[in-house]
Amino acid sequence: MRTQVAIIGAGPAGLVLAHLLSLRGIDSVVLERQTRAHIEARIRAGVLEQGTVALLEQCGLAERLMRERMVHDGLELLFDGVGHRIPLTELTGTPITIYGQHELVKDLVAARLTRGPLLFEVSRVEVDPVAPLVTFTHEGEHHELGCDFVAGCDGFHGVSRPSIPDGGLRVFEHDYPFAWLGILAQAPPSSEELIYGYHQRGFALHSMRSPMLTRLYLQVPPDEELGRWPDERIWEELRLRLARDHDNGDGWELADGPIVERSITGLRSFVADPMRYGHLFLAGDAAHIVPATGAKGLNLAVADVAVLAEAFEEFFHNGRRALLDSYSETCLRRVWRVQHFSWWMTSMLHRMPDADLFTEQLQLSQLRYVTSSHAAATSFAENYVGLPLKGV
Ligand code: FAS
Ligand code: PHB
Repeated sequence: MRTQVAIIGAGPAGLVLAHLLSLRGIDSVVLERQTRAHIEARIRAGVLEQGTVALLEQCGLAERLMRERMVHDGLELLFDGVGHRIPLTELTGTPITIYGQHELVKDLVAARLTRGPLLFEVSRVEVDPVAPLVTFTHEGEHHELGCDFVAGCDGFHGVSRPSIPDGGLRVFEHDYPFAWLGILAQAPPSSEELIYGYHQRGFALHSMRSPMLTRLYLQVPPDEELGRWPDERIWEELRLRLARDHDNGDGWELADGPIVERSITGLRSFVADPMRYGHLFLAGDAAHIVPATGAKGLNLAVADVAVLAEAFEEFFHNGRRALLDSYSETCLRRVWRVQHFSWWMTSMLHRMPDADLFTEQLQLSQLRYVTSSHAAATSFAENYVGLPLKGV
């Protein structure tokens, strides 16, 4: 088999890249380890930046998104039992979009299957970043896929990054001493907008997927087991952490309902530098991981492939390598900005297991400052809604 760009992984990064390349008349083959049903049911992110939505619209991938999305002009920071609204659109001119990652993946898969090859359930994928060559097994057959470049879009646990020999890249990482227990519940959201809660008992987040689907998260210890969290304990803990004190509560109640999905996800910051080795280009979670607090993972993956698609176009259409050679440096500038914001938001809103009273007062002071200073709220909002794709 032969193609111009071999894309490993059918997540947001791989599928958006394949589409951007096909619009530019550049061939690619997408190889995915899981089944179609699996990747279309995998519950992950839910917040899209305006830059991500604009790119998806420009390339004709946003028809259903624009119809079914929820648009939010603000969010709430809740601490000391009092909610403080951050008017994102008022401060930045830019709202955020709520649309489930798995819904987006469904749209991207449907678009891909009308435009080019997407092989599901491939196994034994091996990447040679120098040749370049990709070998894999599909439907019991061994295949060799010749290509000009490989795009490693196979997430943190993929095979692309590990195919880079020792010394070929540096990694920067920081693990957080807590995880998130996330649930999807068939219940109407209890608020119009997202609520980020700082509480003595730990962080809590109220998010949503639709007028009848609520997405909620609880901070738990890093090695926590789901079995220790029966439904009633989850709802009780959410009510405690998202409670408002009586004279500020305006009767706010957390609506509950059947829990249809639950998972525990660790929080980590990770950066691989450079995001390229030979003919292999890493994008998305294959190159960097951010803690989900800033809702940036999916958006950063799309930002990477926007830069990569342009670089491939310059090479295949004009024979110029400049954008390929600056790909890593260009993306890493945005990656580190987003890493800092995600680490900062995570540090401000989570209880540190060994938290002392001094740290607690620093967190509260930060929260009071962000919710009382116009300048601080604007800086928060600017990072949260996302810097323009070409901005950083
Ligand atoms: P992805 O991981 O989405 O896609 C990689 C694809 O490569 C997968 O389909 C995988 O099956 C495939 N693959 C892996 N190895 C392969 C191999 N050897 N051969 C072929 N294919 C292979 N972000 C938020 O903002 N909010 C959240 O709530 C949130 N929750 C998350 C929960 C989890 C468990 C994870 C892992 C991430 C979460 N994220 C969240 C971040 C998430 O949105 C990612 O940033 C986003 O999926 C990144 O997209 P990709 O880089 O395309 O990687
Ligand atoms: C989500 O809706 O899944 C979500 C929202 C905001 C975050 C993280 C996750 O910061």
